[in-house]
Amino acid sequence: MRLEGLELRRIAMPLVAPFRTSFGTERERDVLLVRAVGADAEGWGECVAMAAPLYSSEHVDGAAEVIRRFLAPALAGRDVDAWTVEALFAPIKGHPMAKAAVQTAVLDAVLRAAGTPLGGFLGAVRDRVPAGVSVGIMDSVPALLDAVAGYLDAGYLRIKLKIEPGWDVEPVRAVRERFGDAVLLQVDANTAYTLGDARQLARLDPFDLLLIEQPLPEDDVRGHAALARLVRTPICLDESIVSARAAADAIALGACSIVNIKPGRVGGYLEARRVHDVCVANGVAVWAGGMLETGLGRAANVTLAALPGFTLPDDTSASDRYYARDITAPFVLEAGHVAVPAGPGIGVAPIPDVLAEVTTATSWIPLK
Ligand code: SMG
Ligand code: MG
Repeated sequence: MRLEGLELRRIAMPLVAPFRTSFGTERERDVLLVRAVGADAEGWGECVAMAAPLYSSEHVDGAAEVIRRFLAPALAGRDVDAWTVEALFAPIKGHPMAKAAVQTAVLDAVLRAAGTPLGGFLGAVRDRVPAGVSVGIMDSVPALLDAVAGYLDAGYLRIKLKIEPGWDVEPVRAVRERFGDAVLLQVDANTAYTLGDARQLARLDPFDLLLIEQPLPEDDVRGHAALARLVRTPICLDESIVSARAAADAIALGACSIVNIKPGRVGGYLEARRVHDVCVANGVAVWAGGMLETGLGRAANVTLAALPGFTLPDDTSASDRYYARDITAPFVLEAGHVAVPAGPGIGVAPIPDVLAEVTTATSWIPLK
């Protein structure tokens, strides 16, 4: 497809409640959207970089700058599909979230032009996926228990508790005592611990958690391998898995037995699929992570989660977990599952009026 240009659009999405992790508290999502405009189709990509570089090194202003200065010019005058976009971006180091947003917009446009759903393109084998929910760090255990009770009532099939030093064993024990051993439960530390905390993390062992997600720093793969020998709970990596090669290395080192896949973290859906394939080939379970996406990013994540290797519930909650009003038709829970969109491309598009209301800036990058 020959592109006429890229539209960069910033939107401000207030969260229904503050979301606290070991690295900060989100109150509003400052999202960068990319619209790829071709002669006979257009497509959307959502950049998952956050306002500040606290989850990973990228941040949303930086991603917009990288797209404007380096990624868009690489596409000018070219015939593109998702693979050529990936190849044209390869010489530019890093910035996977910026790259993923543009690649997804192009992929959506190309698939729409062909009338092909993203699920068919990726190899999805399900039409709905089991939804887990990520629960932030709270001011008190009673507040946490109220939040978890609400999510279980809504039908979520798995609870993930955000943890940090000082908020780990106590909240996990409280959730187990109140809701029982049958609840699928896991924790996510977002790199807040060191290997020296192994004994404290081993205190989570009696609670039969599905996994501990990313306890140690992103570049401490060897530390995770050492930790995996000191705790019984399976180690899952998120931040460390920046590519299919990183996944292969982590698995070979024994650093993880489960992998969280986020397309933004690995540079797009093509690489996300490769991460999936490496994990499946090694008998490592995968599940889809989330970055508080609007319906645009959520649609593509839900579709990815329908691939055969995704055998654990995903961070694919309903839209109302984060947003009172989404920019697309909302994703809803049906018996604890979220439906995979069936239409061409990512299968959803923004509702123009809603999009206009939340937009804070737009710019057009011509590519002809
Ligand atoms: O989209 O439901 C979601 C977010 C799930 O906890 C979640 N994401 O490390 O997995 C993770 C975090 C990253 C974002 S925290 C602001
Ligand atoms: Mg995580």
